[in-house]
Amino acid sequence: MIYNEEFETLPREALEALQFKRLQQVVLRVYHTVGFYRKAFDDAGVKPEDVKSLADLKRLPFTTKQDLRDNYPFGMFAVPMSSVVRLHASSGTTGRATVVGYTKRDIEHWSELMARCFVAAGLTKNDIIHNAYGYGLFTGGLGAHYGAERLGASVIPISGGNTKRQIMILQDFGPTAICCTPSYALNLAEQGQAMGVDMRSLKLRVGVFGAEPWSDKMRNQIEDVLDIQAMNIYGLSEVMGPGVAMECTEGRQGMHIFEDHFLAEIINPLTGEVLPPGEEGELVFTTLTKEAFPLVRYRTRDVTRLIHDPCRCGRSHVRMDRVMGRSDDMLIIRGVNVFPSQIEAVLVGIDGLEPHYQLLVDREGTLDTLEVQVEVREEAFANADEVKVLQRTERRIVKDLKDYLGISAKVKLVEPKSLQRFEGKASRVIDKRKI
Ligand code: DLL
Repeated sequence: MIYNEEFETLPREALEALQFKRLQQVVLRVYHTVGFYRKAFDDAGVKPEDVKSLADLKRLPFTTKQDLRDNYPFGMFAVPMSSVVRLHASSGTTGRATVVGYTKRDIEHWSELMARCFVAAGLTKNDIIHNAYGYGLFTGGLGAHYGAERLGASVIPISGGNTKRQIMILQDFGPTAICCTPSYALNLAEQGQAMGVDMRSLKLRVGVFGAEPWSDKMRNQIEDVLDIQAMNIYGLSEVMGPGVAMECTEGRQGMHIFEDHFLAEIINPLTGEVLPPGEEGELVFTTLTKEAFPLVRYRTRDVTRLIHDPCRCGRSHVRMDRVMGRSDDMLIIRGVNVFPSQIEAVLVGIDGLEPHYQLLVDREGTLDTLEVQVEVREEAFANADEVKVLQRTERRIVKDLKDYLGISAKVKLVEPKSLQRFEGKASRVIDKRKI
């Protein structure tokens, strides 16, 4: 099913014509309403009139997270505060938060895009949606909430935290869908099992998971422990919040970017050059309809690739692959570039391990060190040959990390449930080199 058949299946040519028309409007508007853009365009020697086709996009300067911070809190807004009906902020692990604003129309668009996401995930107005994304300044909770209401589904605005109560509600209210981070889904499943609840027998059938990177193997695990179909949703506060891109049930190969609202490019993060179709690099967005907080060529730092092949679902919108990691999160261990998600992919491929891990990066003298701590399954401890099994598993992890990723790591197997659990986004890397 498709929520907005007309716009989601627009033939390429018509879609590009619409994008171009909207791009011209955005560029003109930001130039005249946001001081930052006027200066950035002037410095780059481009005028709004220079955008004569979509290909001219690459002549425009990038916008970075630092630019948003420099204009904290409202300096990038393109409308007066009287037209802003909502504010959100992304916490960010370093520096100031980024504040984003929405007009009434922005909220309407966002709600529609989130409704599109739910429909792409196979939900209808008959579903009951347990929304465990955090409500508040984080965009996850309210974003999903408005979309679910737009669809006409019944929302349980549970927000994050209080896991025991969540498990009770999952049993009593019988939601058919759940929204949260993938790490929280596993956390819920684990605590439910510990409470003696058969998590597979709940009424849940679909999960809409995002806000952090996760692997296909982690998807299999979630699907297995909750007996649901786990769908990937992507978004970021600066560009809107959740609902910038969403996987569809056909094939589940990449997430459709709602191209009538967002223009996507992939660039080389080091040179800023636009990469040829299909190549992996940093995702850059230009918003086409946003009123309060329009962005031109915003560098997301998310590393992925675009998939241009037509999709069986009939949507004409380009897909983005899973986010490999962030160009600023990439760990460089003795010169080898590696994303935490790649380490995760290795770990979840090994029997006897729990999907809970932590990466400790440090430096001894001039050498980077990486310690991978990962929980082992309860059964491993119950085994008579416990020590042997653990040693074998440890050796296997060291070998696989070396073979697949080319990194040398120290591996520490830890007891089940001993590593930190997360209610929102997981933060699995402790980089002591920065401290
Ligand atoms: O995480 C918005 C969101 C809420 C998306 C709920 C999906 C579901 P921020 O807090 O601004 O916004 O964080 C945005 O999270 O740049 C990515 O690095 C990461 N991210 C979001 N979705 C995914 C995903 C929300 N499906 C940042 N896969 C983004 C991988 C994701 N990373």
